[in-house]
Amino acid sequence: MTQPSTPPIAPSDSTSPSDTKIASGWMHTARFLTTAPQLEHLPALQVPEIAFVGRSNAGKSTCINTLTQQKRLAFASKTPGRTQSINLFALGKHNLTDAVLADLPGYGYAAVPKEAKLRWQRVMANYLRTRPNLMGVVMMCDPRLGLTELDEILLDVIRERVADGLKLLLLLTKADKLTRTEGQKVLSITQLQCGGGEAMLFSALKKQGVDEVSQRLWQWAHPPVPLGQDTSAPSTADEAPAPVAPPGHSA
Ligand SMILES: Nc1nc2c(ncn2[C@@H]2O[C@H](COP(=O)(O)OP(=O)(O)O)[C@@H](O)[C@H]2O)c(=O)[nH]1
Ligand SMILES: [Mg+2]
Repeated sequence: MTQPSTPPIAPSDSTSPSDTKIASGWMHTARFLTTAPQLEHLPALQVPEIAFVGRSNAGKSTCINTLTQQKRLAFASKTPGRTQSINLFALGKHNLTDAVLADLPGYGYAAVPKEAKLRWQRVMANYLRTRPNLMGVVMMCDPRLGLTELDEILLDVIRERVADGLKLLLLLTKADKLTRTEGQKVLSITQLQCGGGEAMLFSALKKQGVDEVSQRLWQWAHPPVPLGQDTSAPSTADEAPAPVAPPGHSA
């Protein structure tokens, strides 16, 4: 008996299983690149950078570890507000870094002295306004608190850049603590508040939103190549564990 040899039909929509696999494989390549206590210590990079920001205890470290499927990439700090450096993680195949994640210090922790708080607000605002290769921002927010004043300030800081094409994703973390109805309600409110950005529910505990967020970040870092340009790096390679860097990018 001969087996029918019908080739599988390549899925083409943006939520296909193969896309999910590529995006999560890509996220899994994350490794520590460097840490910068001050803006001027950040290396100049050519690859797209995606910043993770959020109020202290919003679930940022847990989110980064979940997305990258690594237990301790971002330290889930026992002392909130202590991580006062920008940590960079490289993404992409070894020696072919095609994006970086920037983990920014959590803000808003009550016990941090006012001086230090203000300093970090300035550093963060500066970073978000001026970092040349910054192409996307993921803001994490505890949906039971909603957007806090500091979240609003940072959203205001990036408003112009978002209008100019900076990507923005607002993640409502710990969604497992909400009922379905509560989740949908806070999602639609936040969607209205995050002008120009996109809001999503996320739970590290229930793995809710993990595939969607990974795919979104992958899409941000690998925009479709305009017609007429060489596309030697296919964005939907079948079983590729990690993507090929776009032309002209290096770590
Ligand atoms: N129920 C629940 N708790 C979470 C989730 N993500 C984080 N947490 C908890 O929230 C607290 C703060 O998380 P962490 O990642 O350290 O927050 P960060 O200060 O923003 O980095 C910790 O106790 C986590 O265990 C989640 O998806 N569900
Ligand atoms: Mg943390």
